[in-house]
Amino acid sequence: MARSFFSDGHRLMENLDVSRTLTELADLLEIQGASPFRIRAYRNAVNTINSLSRSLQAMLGAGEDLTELPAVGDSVAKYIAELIETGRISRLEEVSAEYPRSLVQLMRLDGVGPKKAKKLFLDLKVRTVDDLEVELRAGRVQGLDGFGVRSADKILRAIADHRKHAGRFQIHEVEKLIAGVLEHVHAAPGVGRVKIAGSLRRRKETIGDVDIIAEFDGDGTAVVDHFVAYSGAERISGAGSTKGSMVLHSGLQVDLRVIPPRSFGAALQYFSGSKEHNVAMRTHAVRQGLRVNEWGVFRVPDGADPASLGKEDGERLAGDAEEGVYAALGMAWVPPVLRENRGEVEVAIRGEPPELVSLEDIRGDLQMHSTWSDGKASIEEMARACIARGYEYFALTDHSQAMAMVGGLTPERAREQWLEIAEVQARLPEILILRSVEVDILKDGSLDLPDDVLAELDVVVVSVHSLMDQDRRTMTDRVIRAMRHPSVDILAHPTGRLINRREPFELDVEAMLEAAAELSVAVELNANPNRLDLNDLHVHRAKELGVPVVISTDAHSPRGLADMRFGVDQARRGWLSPADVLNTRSLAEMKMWLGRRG
Ligand code: DGT
Ligand code: CA
Ligand code: CA
Ligand code: ZN
Repeated sequence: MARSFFSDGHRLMENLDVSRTLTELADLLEIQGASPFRIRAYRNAVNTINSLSRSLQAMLGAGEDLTELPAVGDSVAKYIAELIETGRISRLEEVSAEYPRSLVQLMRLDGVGPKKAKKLFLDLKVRTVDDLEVELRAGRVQGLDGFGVRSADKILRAIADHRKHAGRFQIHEVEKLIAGVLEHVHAAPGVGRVKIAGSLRRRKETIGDVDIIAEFDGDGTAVVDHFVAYSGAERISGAGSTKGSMVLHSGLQVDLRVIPPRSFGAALQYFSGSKEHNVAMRTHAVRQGLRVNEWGVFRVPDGADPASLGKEDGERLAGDAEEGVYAALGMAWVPPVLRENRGEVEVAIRGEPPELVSLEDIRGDLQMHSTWSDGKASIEEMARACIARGYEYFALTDHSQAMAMVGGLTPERAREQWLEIAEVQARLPEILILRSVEVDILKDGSLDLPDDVLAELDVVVVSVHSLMDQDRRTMTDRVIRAMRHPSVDILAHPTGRLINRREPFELDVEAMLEAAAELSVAVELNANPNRLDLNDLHVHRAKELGVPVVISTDAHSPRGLADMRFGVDQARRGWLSPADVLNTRSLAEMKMWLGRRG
């Protein structure tokens, strides 16, 4: 790699850092009122970067021309090179001299947008979310042109949501940011086992910080020093002999604990959490005269006061391996995805861990888009990608006509599409292409395509994309009415949430699931890591009610099909076994289910 791209020593720039900075630039330019074409160009470049499998920094280091990437023009390529070389983009700093960077947070609030952010700044000098809250509470926003009482209330709610999410990263972002860190930890001299713990190991949808544990015999200072010298660190927030913490450029914090071999399994267990799971385990240990902590499992000596014992006092029963920790407490090993104190401790004491669905069980994908609506690939490309994943079937679910801006299918275009499906199917007999549409649920619960078209589809997927601010009663009635249509098979992304960006709409999920059970409609667990909708608790409830869950990627390109694993992780967090998931069924069984209403 050419030196010039590490001009300040060893600055590591992840693709995600680049795409976030470009997004910030696009957002600020939008506030400033720059040309929409230019802004669109930057956002398209961000999409390219987000789906890139290679590091931009490495590409530049190898002398590659970034303008050869789709949607990356000369100016974006220049910005990327500048950012990677110097850690900044001067254009961004120019714009932010006029409009502060913190305004970007404002315009991401539901109900604000670039024009309102600009007005708030120019008229009321609002720079930050905190400023905005002060102005709202003082009643000074309500009087501004284009605002009003209702919109002010909406923004206050959006601020509360924003606070809830602040500082949490989505799991797929964290995975990208942490790969280099793990490699770096493995390279520390003398280090043995290295494991991810915390919420990332439990596969939570969002991650506060990353917890890594590394096995090392002796004083850990050198390991910690090596850790915090990582080239992607923005700053070091702590470094001692057993623990180091650093914050990456993206703002993600990473903690490392250095653990001696005899305690590695106990530390892995402890730092994997959740805290609630650990508390329940500790209570169970105490009942048996045992003590569990990050050092091991110990027998409390007769007559000893547990409060006065040192960390490793008493007979050591386990510690080097996590399985041993659970075994010493008379428990079956608990898969990390279940460790939320939702009944898993009791189950593991009885020794009956549930069978959980895994990626290998998935035999098809029941939601994806092609160039017939807003997808990026042809039907044949999507089909071949599904074959490459070993699937037996898939459903092609382009949007319906209400989604006119993305070319949603009219009845006429749906029929044209079926001709192309038939052609592709004839060429690719190794997979079954199910004719489908992701049909919009209209305002009153009616469906966006006529009955005769719906009747000719193999699978009917329905979902809400409009009027998401209806009240709970109206929305619940709307969704259940749609599910009552005799052609409907699957309710897709049932709550409409976008993680960290849009709250679920008002829907009585319990009532919806009861209706699904009664009507024999399946519910989707959308595997896109921005959605993961339904969430873990809801899919667990679906299981209890006997509602089949479909894990679908909603892919808009062949790459999107790989998101399936995020959906599977979420399903596992909801305790789903293969039998609870519709798309683990064989082709023959799937056909039977689709024909269930005769
Ligand atoms: P996060 O980072 O907010 O996504 O969630 P976690 O679960 O990774 O939480 P974190 O990073 O604060 O701590 C990592 C693990 O360490 C946590 O899951 C359980 C363990 N832990 C932390 N504090 C305590 C505590 O006070 N008591 C117990 N029993 N365990 C704790
Ligand atoms: Ca954590
Ligand atoms: Ca932590
Ligand atoms: Zn959709």
